[in-house]
Amino acid sequence: MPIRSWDIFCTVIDNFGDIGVCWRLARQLAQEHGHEVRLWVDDLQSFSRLAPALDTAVRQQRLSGVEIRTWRPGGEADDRARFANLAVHDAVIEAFACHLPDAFLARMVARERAPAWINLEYLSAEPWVREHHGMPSPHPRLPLMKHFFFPGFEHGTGGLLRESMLGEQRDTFLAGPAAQAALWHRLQATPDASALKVSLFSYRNPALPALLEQWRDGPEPVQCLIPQGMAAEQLAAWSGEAAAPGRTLVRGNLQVNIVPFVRQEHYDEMLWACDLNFVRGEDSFVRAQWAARPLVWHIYPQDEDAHRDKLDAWLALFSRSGVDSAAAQALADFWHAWNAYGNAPDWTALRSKLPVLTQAARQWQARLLGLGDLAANLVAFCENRVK
Ligand code: TRH
Repeated sequence: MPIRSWDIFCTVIDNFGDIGVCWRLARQLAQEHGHEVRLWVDDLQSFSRLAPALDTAVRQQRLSGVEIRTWRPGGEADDRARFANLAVHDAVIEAFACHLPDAFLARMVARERAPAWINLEYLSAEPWVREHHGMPSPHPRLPLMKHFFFPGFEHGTGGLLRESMLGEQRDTFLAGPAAQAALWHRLQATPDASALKVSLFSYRNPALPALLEQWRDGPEPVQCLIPQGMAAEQLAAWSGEAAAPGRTLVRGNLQVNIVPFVRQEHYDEMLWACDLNFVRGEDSFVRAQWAARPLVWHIYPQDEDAHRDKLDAWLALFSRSGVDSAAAQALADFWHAWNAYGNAPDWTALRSKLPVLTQAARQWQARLLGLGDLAANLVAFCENRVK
């Protein structure tokens, strides 16, 4: 069945990852595939941090080729009016099991041809993902079939979101002093040509003070960009100085710049401009891999330590990708420390492997390119597999 239009439902649980992924996917389907996309979001305030041009006061608007509408999970009475007479699009995405409203399900049933219905799942490198990717799940009462679509790092999964021009954009940025100067201006910081550049986006992290101290006392200048938010607040507590965007803090060989939260497209540029990127959650984790630079992942914590399996699954895949085993081990040790599974992070050990890890990050990125991009994989899946 040809797919030309999409309804994407997203709830913002906390942080920015869910809307970050949905917004990226929605734009790509609209801009690269020329499809009609309607993105339903329950929290425009969080969304506007990634897309500042958004008008948080209106229930319906268009931005970057995407129609954006608000919804309220669990808002039954509201929903009947919201979805009455709505023509459902060719495919419906329920992002991260956010539960479609009954009134919308009724509109799906009323459609002449049932839409393709996808539950877009969270990202994991665990091996079971391949077995579960694409699995059908019939609705218990209604004549509707949902399919699970899993992003992933291996063939047999849905792959990773990646805009088709991303590589060219990165190369142009890296070759263009004017674009780089514009980024630094936006970040309200001045690059230090002699320093190792690090971006640091993380949750509150007990290992942060120890790392800052190692950078402060280390032999090499380090320039660390910390976006406003949790890590910046922790920095303020550590340093005793306010950590507002635009502020610079110098301690020994460490210079920290608190940088403003930039729109999603510009976040990539920050990753490209740095030698090492600390990322978190899901979307920034993927973007750091496309940046083809070494990365340190602060994984989103889950109940019963479920995130540890995810962390180790990625490290296992990476260590089997041809990277030097001592470098892979130094990275794994550092990631474990950064995620509170071990001793304090050992910066010296990781620093000594950065050149090798930089080379490995390029190879890893090239390997991921072979998976095709998630948006194109999703279109093909809906067209070929969903009857
Ligand atoms: O914000 P997150 O911690 O999101 C998390 C995870 O996705 C997690 O899996 C999910 O369950 C939880 O939310 C509810 O991290 P993530 O996924 O990296 O999302 C951050 C987004 O913010 C990403 O799209 C990049 C974007 N960003 C900007 O647009 N500008 C910035 O300046 C920065 C620092 C980030």
